[in-house]
Amino acid sequence: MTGKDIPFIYKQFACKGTYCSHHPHGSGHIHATWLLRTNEPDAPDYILQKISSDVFRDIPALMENIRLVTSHLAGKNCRSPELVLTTGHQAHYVDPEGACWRMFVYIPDSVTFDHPKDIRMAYEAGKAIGDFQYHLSDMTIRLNETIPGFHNLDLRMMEYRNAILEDPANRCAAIQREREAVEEILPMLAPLQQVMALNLLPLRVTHNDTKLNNILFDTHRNAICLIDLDTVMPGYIHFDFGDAVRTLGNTADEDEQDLTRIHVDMRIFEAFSSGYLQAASGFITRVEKEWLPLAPAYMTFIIGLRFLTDHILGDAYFRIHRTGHNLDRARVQLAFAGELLRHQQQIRHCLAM
Ligand code: GN1
Ligand code: MG
Repeated sequence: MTGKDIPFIYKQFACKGTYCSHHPHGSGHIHATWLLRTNEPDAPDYILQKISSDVFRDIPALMENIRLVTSHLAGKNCRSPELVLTTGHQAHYVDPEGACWRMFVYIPDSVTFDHPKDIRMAYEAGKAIGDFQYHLSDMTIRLNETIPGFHNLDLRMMEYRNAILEDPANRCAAIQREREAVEEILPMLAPLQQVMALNLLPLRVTHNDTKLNNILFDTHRNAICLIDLDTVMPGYIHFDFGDAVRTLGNTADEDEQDLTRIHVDMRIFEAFSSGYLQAASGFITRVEKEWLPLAPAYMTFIIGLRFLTDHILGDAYFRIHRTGHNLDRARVQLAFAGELLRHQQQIRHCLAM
């Protein structure tokens, strides 16, 4: 079933109001997402998603996580995406072809940004991420691991090396420079991977996909909440801190083709970090803080590796909008990871270390 079947899909959910129209929504790389308008002014509009079963192998486990996390947050009066159940009281609808769909209430006048408009927005983003971790830090139920080893550098390197060995799309010969960059950066990030592998950091509930456009803002540019809760699972705070800096701290787009535009925006980094640390002060440990400076380069590199691996494998995972799109994305991440490593001293200074 596709976009044209949406009025039918709509009827499977216990929504208020009647279907009026639908339009593609957002800029996610994984699921198909629509904003669905209703006819009645007093009925909410909705966000409908067709969940990627290629990426998420166990959709009931994923939806179970979302229910647990959103109800935990609601219990603390924190906003989070509000799930709409099906008419049969299920968290998702399985269509006759076996595809899974889910629905959220749309928050009116909410917006997302690919780049921070100013330092206040960066501060707001940091605070939203710190608050999210803080409010989930007392969750006692262990969440399902929706994508095992999601931010595990050893695993991602293994997948990357296997992709090179297979080279199914004959793309490896043309990416020598990127492959050299990988080998150059890897040893500088290994210490953080080691600390994780030795269980020296506390495992917490983390979001794991905190790029700036996964934070919802209101019209006054105050952060409302984190969205895209698919990858909320046990993790390290460094994943969230790092992934946010990967997107908001880079002056260039995630898929910029002109690599000279890539710079670390230290003013943005500073504002983001101060928002984050203010919210995280209620739980962050000394050892967690000690390893924060390397987190942005670590996450940027991991996601760069994933884009590069997907390019080698013929673009099977991330949705692309042009030929070579994943290679462009990989190049940006590798260059930005390098920039972040060159800024380590300033970053440490900023984090008061
Ligand atoms: C994907 O779905 P979206 O676009 O928010 C990906 C993240 C990557 C991101 C890169 C489940 O997130 O891990 O960091 O693209 N999500 C998944 O932009 O793989
Ligand atoms: Mg998203």
